Amino acid sequence: MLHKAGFVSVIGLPNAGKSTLNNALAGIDLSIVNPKPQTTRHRILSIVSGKDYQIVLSDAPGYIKDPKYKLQENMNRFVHSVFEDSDICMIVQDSKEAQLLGPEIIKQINAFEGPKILVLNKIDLANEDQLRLLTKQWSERIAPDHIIRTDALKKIGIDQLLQLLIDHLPYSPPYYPKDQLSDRSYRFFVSEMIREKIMELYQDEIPYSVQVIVTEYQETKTKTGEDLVRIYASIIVMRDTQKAILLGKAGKSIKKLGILARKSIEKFIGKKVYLELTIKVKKNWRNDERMLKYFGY
Ligand SMILES: Nc1nc2c(ncn2[C@@H]2O[C@H](COP(=O)(O)OP(=O)(O)OP(=O)(O)O)[C@@H](O)[C@H]2O)c(=O)[nH]1
Ligand SMILES: [Mg+2]
Repeated sequence: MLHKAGFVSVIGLPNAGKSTLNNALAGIDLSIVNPKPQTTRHRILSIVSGKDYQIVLSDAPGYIKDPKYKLQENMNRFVHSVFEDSDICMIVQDSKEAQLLGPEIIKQINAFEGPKILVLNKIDLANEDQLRLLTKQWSERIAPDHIIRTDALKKIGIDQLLQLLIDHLPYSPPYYPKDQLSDRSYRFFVSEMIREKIMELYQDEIPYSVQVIVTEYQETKTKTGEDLVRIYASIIVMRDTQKAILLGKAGKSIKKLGILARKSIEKFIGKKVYLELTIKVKKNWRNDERMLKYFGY
């Protein structure tokens, strides 16, 4: 049997459930997920391989209609770039929301020549009237080849969506080794897991003002010969006041952050972890092109 493989771009507004869908399709939590919008900041590939197919899903940030700083502009650039090399375009709509992607992205979707699959996600939170209206509005704008309804949390519609993607993949040898799950390193996932916990534990502007970088990642052994990974990470904030909030009274908050992050990292890499967090202030890093480039945006 001939092998199929291809790239799938996943686009939608912030908080539509793109990362949750990606994780459900891949069967592994590679992208961090959070109720707050603008959780995903990079383009992250998750690779789903079967005996005779390979789907390369490209999770991306949600499209920000009105970017307010350079980081957000650069996040939007990732959204535009996903069209360039994809074979299938998957548009994710939050079914409980009336807002659709704006005209600039709709234009790009229409210019895309491959199959377009519209995913109405979060069907558990919408009624039939809402679903019908969205189906009508989207059909007028982009003429999708397929419309599918999903509940990414309960994994409803995921098998059908996976089959639909496989059906539309072009014939091609695999792009990546079959056991590879992503294009990203452990270091990247570790920094994302720390950021995920920051998004969970802190409110207001804090989640949007931080950047996490792993400065050291050493695989060692404990005295008793157990595997131990020593991880040193820096949390970059924009102001001293934010540093104080991250630390909390007598360092209580950062301690909690460290414990929660370490636990999820240990679960992900399956080894014991020593985690050390340092906070650094870099004024206005979100608008500094050089810093953004350094952080991979
Ligand atoms: N009830 C319900 N919640 C969902 C569903 N899919 C995702 N969610 C929730 O919606 C929130 C946003 O999900 P994400 O996967 O982070 O959304 P995203 O589109 O990747 O968001 P950004 O990365 O910020 O653009 C999370 O709290 C998810 O748990 C669904 O089908 N039903
Ligand atoms: Mg996301």
